Amino acid sequence: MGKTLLVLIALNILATLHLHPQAHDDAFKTELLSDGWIFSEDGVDTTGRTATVPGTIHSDLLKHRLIPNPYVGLNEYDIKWIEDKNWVYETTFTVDATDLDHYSDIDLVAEGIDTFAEILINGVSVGKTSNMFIGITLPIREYVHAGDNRLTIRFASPIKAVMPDFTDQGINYPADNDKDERHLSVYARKAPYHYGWDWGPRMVTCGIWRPIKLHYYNNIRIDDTFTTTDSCGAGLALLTNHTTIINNSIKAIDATMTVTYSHEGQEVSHTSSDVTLHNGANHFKNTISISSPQLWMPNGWGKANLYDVVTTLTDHDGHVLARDTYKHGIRQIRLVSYPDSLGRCFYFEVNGLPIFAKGTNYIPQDLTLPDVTKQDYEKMFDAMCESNMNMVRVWGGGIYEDDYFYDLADERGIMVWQDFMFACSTYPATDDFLTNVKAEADYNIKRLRHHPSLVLWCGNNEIAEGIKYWGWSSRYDARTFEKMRKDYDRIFKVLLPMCVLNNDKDRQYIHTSPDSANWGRPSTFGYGDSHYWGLWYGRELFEVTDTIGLRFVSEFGIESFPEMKTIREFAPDMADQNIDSKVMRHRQKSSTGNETILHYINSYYHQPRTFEDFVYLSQLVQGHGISHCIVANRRNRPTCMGSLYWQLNDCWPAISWSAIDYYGNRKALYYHSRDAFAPIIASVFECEDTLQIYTISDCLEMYDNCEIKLSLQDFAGNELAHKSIKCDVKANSSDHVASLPMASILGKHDKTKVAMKVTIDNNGGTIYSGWHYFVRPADLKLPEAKVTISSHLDDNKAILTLTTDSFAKDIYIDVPLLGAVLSDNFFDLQAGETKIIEIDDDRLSDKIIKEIKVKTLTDTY
Ligand code: BMA
Repeated sequence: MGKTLLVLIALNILATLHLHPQAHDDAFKTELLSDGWIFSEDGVDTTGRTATVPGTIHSDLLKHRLIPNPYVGLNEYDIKWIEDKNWVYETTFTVDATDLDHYSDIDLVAEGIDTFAEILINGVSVGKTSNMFIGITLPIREYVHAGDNRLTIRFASPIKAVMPDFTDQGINYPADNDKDERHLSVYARKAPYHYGWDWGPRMVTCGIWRPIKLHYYNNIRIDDTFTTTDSCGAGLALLTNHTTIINNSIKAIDATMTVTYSHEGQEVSHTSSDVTLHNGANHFKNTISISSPQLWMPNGWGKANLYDVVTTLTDHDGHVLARDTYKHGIRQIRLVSYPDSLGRCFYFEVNGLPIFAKGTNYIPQDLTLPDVTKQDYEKMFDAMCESNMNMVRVWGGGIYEDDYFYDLADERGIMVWQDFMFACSTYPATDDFLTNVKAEADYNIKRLRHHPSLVLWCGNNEIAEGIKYWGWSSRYDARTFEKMRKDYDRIFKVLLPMCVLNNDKDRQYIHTSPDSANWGRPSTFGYGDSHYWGLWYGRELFEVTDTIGLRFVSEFGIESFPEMKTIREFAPDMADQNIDSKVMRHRQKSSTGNETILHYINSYYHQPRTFEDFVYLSQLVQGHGISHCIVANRRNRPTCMGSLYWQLNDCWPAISWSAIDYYGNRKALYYHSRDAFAPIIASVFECEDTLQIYTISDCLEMYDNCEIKLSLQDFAGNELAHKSIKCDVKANSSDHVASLPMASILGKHDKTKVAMKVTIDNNGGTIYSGWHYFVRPADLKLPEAKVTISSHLDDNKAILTLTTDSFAKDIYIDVPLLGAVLSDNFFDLQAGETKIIEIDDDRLSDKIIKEIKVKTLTDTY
């Protein structure tokens, strides 16, 4: 791990601990335990090897070249043995004699231990863990002495640890993504995707996956603080500040608690009160009023205003005893879902206004979670914001994300739909399991509830759907199935909603996603959110979404291959670079993957000639198809009020549903969905012999006196016909503005030889521009375009200028640099048009620029 990363982690820890970096040294201090770690196989290997903490056993074994890189070739198969072993991690830390005199308390704070571990200080057991999602705080002062102390963490194999539960309970739960015959994942509170998924490998790892540190203090620490918005109007917001302070001393301690709220450096509220802190947890509530509140708005609706909240405890001499800082956003958000004439609506209301949710589903960015850096998170949020999103769903088969993820969501105005970590299987509701889940839920709700971006808690991914529709009632005997159903209710309808109510009563909870709508049953489509897998699993064509009347599409997607440069990373051997090679089939984790991709390519495009063509076409059909559905969902508002495609990212170099691959390469889906999510778009919907023209806007202001221009052009760039429609683009709505006979613009022209440019002009500027085609890409009679590209390097920025001699469809710029981000790609260019592309990357060189290649659709047949 690099130095910068350590520094970043250290800063992150300060942020997580809510400690002010300039805090009074005497009152408390924190030391990160990231140095001097060694690991070994427990009881077998006595040669400790250097370890990285935070880290995982897989990354440490890889660093010592004891395993091959699991992300290359078929190596995944060679690392499975790791899950069956027990491992031990150890380090030495020094406690200063003066610190021991000075501080009454020393806590060992581990933010994440994956998963089954015993923690020992100087050989004495001080705690055990059995849930990777819970951070623990262990008081250890009595176990340490001045000088060197030994910290040992002994990890039990996650497989062996749950075997007794599996054997005793005797149920092999449905978890079919768990790539072992025995589905042990459901018995462990560990990221489900570690056991395999249909876009990821199996790497059942263990380790100290989040920072671990020592916290020195005197009796008192601020355990928790958050703010709720009780009411907010233009003139005044009433908030409640909640603070919990722990006093470890049996003596009551008098202190002064000061809470300040500031916006952009200006203090707007200051409350100070004398408090008596009794032994144990002390809860305080303060009403805060803020005049002229600056509201937190989602991306696209204005600024995501945040207030800095500082809580300080001082003694009567003014010495700081503890301090905590976090950010609060003043906003009111609710999920609106009630029975209506179409079934049950499902939409979010932000500060009193309905919002169309535009976004995606997020999975963890790696199997080795500690390798995900702050920059990696920033890149994801850059991508979400740049592609006009306002919502992300943290999907239930991964992890409760890093604090930094939610900090970025707060700052960038991305609303977070948060699943609890349960997916695609029922789970056993034994008393021990429920106790463990309760602790996990309480911990994570408390950790995350202060984030304004968090808008919804959801019990799980697709479990209610599985119970109803995935054949589990015939797979299990009646008693077992009944137990599964009851256990479902105990976890998702009783325990989790109770945890949300107790800890975060202003935020809504739904027990599952989807609840009622099922893609195979049209009579359910009008009910709540839906995972519309009629696309992909049902092999339906994208046009089906034009009319089916979904309410909020929380998942839909189709797969594509990553670019060749990514494929070469995991399949360097040319012989493996074909759809049927062992390596490529192993990389395809979806049961019907490659045939389904081919089905979609064949439905819209020509048969690919080469593997490279297949890769390119897989991206085009994914990008055009999903963006078609996004536009349809938006056009269908207010019936439909959300469109979250499956999935934003990858956890390894994969063939998957992602828009951005593991190395950060943005696929066609990224660019096309960005355009489909643009704040203002026009949609031309063909209905029999007519063109139905819509304007769709997510803006809060109306754009009046606009002109929609339809320009029919041949592939040499000649305008053959045009039409103009005057309209106002209404705010926050989809508006049908015109119905035209198709012949009124198409005349007698051959549909296969034309394209229609659609623009919206306002006040002399163009606020939307796109192409409409009257036939599938396979039926277009495109000329062979000669695209000319000239490029130069300006500092770290490459500027590419593209022109073409005739219409060029789906221009793909292939930059031989993993993760290079282009300002646009996979676009169409008309003869006579010029397109400028920028690539901002300090790895660029003249050599790389010279190697840039361009491909268009006609190159594939
Ligand atoms: C969805 C998700 C995942 C899965 C994806 C593709 O429904 O919830 O479980 O990876 O489908 O099959």
